[in-house]
Amino acid sequence: MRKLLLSSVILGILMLGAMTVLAVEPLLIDGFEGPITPAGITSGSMSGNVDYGAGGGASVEVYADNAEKVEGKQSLKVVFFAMPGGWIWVARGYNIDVKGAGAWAVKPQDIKWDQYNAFGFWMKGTNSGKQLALDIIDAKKEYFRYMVKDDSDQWKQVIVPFKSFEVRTDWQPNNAVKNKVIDFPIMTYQFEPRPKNEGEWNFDKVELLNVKEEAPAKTK
Ligand SMILES: [Ca+2]
Ligand SMILES: [Ca+2]
Repeated sequence: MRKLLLSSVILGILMLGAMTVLAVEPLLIDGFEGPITPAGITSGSMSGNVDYGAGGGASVEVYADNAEKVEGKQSLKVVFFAMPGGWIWVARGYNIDVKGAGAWAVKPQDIKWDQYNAFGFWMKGTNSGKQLALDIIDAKKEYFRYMVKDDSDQWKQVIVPFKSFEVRTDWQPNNAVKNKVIDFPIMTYQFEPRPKNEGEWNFDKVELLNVKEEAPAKTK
């Protein structure tokens, strides 16, 4: 038993840049499987299971892509045109306008959040050198952000420790409790390709992880 445990621990240790993923099994929260039925304010409908949209001259569309994937049968493809002064969001989660976007594999209130300390996802970018903003929205509707550089045109895992998220100072919803602390459960995550840029990026395998940091994790 002990030997078995030890070998599983060794197998569970993966070197990922400056971080080590511990043997705690990552929890898949979104694999973008099944029909992707987008909706957003640009569509005039609040149905669908992705909350997405754009403004200020930017545009975005989302699709299921069964040619590119990390897990399951498909990933989420985001086709975007990010203009200076514009904005984009592609969100999945709860407490947002498109109720069907609450389509995580596990509901936030059913997750043992104290077992995890990082948010992870896989991205296939275009090696544009431009940035993706990853936002999480906490239980009291406060937005936190982490900037990810698109530095690869291959599938790449991005792991962001919760403590590396910074509270958004440029915008918060009026009804957010702005206490600058991540109040669990996290209810939603969203992607925003930052201007100026255009392209097609894929996302898959959104997970919660328990990682041990061996060095500063920021890659800005
Ligand atoms: Ca998938
Ligand atoms: Ca908060």
